[in-house]
Formats: sequence, structure tokens, C-alpha cells
Amino acid sequence: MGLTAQSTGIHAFLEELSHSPLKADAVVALAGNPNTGKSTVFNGLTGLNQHTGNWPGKTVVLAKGNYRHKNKNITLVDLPGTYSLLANSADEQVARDFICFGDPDATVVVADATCLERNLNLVLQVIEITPKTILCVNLVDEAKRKRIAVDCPGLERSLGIPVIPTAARDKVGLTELKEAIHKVAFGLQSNQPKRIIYNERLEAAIGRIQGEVERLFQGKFNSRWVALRLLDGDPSIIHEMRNYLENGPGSKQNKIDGRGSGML
Ligand SMILES: Nc1nc2c(ncn2[C@@H]2O[C@H](COP(=O)(O)OP(=O)(O)OP(=O)(O)O)[C@@H](O)[C@H]2O)c(=O)[nH]1
Ligand SMILES: [Mg+2]
Repeated sequence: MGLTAQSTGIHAFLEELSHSPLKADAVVALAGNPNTGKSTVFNGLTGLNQHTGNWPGKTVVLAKGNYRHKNKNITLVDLPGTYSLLANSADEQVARDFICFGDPDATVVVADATCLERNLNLVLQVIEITPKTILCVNLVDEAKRKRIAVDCPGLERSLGIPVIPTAARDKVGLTELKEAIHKVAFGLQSNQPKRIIYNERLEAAIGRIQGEVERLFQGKFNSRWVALRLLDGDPSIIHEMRNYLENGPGSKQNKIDGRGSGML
């Protein structure tokens, strides 16, 4: 028997998450290039409150954990390490689908302070999908050793999102990270990420497609980002959008935790 739309991808993963007894007040995705310290940040924030699950239909394992901050239960999902979200591999597709269709309350991108430029590629892709992004500049201890200084306030101004320096292995900066997550996830701070402006022809095409996407999905996804992916000719995005529609857009099931129904 083949897998149905309901039993594949993000929908099945959401179903699996929904069996957890703890209700989450917010769900936060943790993304980043491979080996930037995502799992170290994840472990530092969640301690032993975690378990792993397989992404249905793919050999991709995700870890999910919980922590409490300011009387709120936060569920953190450690996404696979990826250099991009262009869905060139199963890992990239899972990370992209989770950020785009899972509708997390915030997404933290963990970057390596010693090679920030390469890591910023993913940051720009994530802020193109969601403004609710936080940049965690990790391994600042290692950067200091290599005499690399990172201007986090300057980066904040350039990117339009909070930028938090951490040395996660020593648990440095994790309290500040929790605070930034809290503000973004609960809408106490609204980010204004820098938008990448493409050439005139591309912008005109984006505008035309974006209008159609808005009409069809009524603000359910970031229509500009979807338009860009459609212009890329990415077939997986069409598949995932259809999947989303078949499961009832906006239904609680499509939220990662089914907040409000007390499922997590
Ligand atoms: N010096 C230093 N090392 C760190 C820091 N954070 C993580 N590490 C180390 O970096 C290595 C990779 O850390 P992980 O947490 O496994 O990185 P990851 O991003 O989860 O890696 P993948 O899941 O393989 O993509 C480990 O040896 C960590 O101990 C840090 O802030 N400073
Ligand atoms: Mg990891």
C-alpha cells in the first residue's frame, strides 16, 4: 500500500508529535549548516527532555525537546544540518518543509562564528521564508581564539533580526538566546528582515505569481517565497502545497503541536 498524503512528510510528523502529553506554548525550529553546534544548543536548552523520531517516508531523524522559560513550555525541533533550503536532498527538503509548512513560532539559525559568510547563505534563505528568525552566532570562543571578532549589533541592523552570540559548549549566551526566542515566538518583538531585491524582470514575474498564490492560499504561506520556488521550477513545492491543502489549510492539525487542542 502506498503512503497517502496524510501519512507522509510534515503531516505524519505532526501527528507523531501530537501524541506527546505536554502542551507546547510555542514550537521553535533549530536550523543551521552541518557542524555548527545545533545539537549542542539543543542539548543546552532542553537537557534530557528530548526524544527522536523518524521523518516519515525519509531516512531523516529529527530530535524534539522541551524547556520552560518565563512560565511557557517551549518545544524545540533540531532540524538536519543543511547548507541551503533548496530541497536538493532529503535533509534540505525536511528542513524547508518544517520551516515553511510547519509554521513554527520562531526559527533559530545556528551559525559558526569562524566562517560566518558561508553560513549567512542559509540565514538569508530562512528570512526569505519567515521573519520570525533569530540568528545564533555560535562558537564565539573558537572565533576569539582565531582572533575573529563578530559585530553582532551590526549584523542585527543589516539583517533586521535578533543576533545572539553563544559558546554553546560552555552554555554561554543560552539565557540570552531563550529570551530572544521568547520575544519573537510570543510576538513581543516583530522583526523586519532585509528583503533581497532581484532584477526588474524577476521582480515583475514574482509579483504576478505572488498575486495568484495569495488568492489561492489566503496568506497561509509566504507568497513571495512560494513564487520564487515556483519560478525555480521546484516540483517538490507543488507537491507539498497540494499536501497542505488536502489536509485542510489552517486546521489545527497543520500546526506542529496542535496548540489549543492540548495535544503536545
Ligand atoms: N569550541 C566550541 N565548540 C563547540 C561549540 N558548540 C558546539 N561545539 C562543538 O562542535 C562540534 C559539533 O557540535 P554539534 O552540536 O554536534 O553540531 P551540529 O550542528 O549538531 O552538527 P550536525 O548535526 O552534524 O550538523 C562538537 O564537537 C561540539 O562539542 C562552541 O560553542 N564552542
Ligand atoms: Mg546535530
